[in-house]
Amino acid sequence: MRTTLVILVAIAAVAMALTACVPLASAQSAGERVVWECDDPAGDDHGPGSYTYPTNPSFAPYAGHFDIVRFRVTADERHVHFDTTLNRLVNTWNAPEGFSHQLIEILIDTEPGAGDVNVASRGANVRFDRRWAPDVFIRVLAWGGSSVTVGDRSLGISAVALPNTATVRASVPIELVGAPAEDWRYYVLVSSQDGYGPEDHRPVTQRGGPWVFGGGSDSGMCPYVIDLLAPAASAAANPQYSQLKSWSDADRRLAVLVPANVFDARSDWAPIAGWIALGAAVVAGGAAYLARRRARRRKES
Ligand SMILES: [Ca+2]
Repeated sequence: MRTTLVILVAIAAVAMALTACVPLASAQSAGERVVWECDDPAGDDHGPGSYTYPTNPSFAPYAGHFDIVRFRVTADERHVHFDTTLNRLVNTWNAPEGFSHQLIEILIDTEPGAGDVNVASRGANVRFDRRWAPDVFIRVLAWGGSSVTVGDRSLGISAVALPNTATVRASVPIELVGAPAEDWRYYVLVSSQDGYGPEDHRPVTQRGGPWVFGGGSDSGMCPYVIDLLAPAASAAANPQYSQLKSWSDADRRLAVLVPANVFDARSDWAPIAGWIALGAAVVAGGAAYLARRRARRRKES
């Protein structure tokens, strides 16, 4: 009985700890309301798991530049801020924005039943699950190229590296995208910025080279996405790899992605499951105590 009790309490503790992504509508961050934040595994800037960095020394140490470790959405009265934290942020080519390697694309499904699943089918080379078609498309890149597109409206936006951090912040007027709601669903894609590549994306090939990634294919169908926000339940089950692997050269099919917080139900349910397990443990413990007391009484009488 004691073993059962220990197991149930352990299950409860684990279930309650499983909250990697959390909606934080009421939390505050320096006068900004934190809407949502999420960690991403470090060391997975390899697309579907197989991609290798370009070999030119500008990409040394060939790890970390495109590796998302955290994503956070905050809002103040006039702007929604999107903070993408990378494992490594160096301004190799001295762009005025303080970063020059990354092309970050943030797509949001803000309106159920509307949106465009093909908006990144050239460049990033991915499509989006039609259940969460994005309505807002934010492109974050250096040398004044950042923009937000909502329907047929497109606007230049500010995107800069926050001082002394590895975080790139893009700020979008609330007037254009609306106040962030808890049911917004986010896609965050990091590629390598290349002014000569399709829609500024550095290509991925099979063999790689000084200025292209390797480990993909030469068909132009593989995702040009090096890291994707996708919280992993464990190192063995990385949902980023399975999503980015879903392209097919033979069928001329692009990989299909789902939003990072589509599984938030897990974190909503985890604490509830924890409390249920804890409740079961208390009931089991109580039953054991009563049974023991009854047995003792029988022995005494
Ligand atoms: Ca990552």
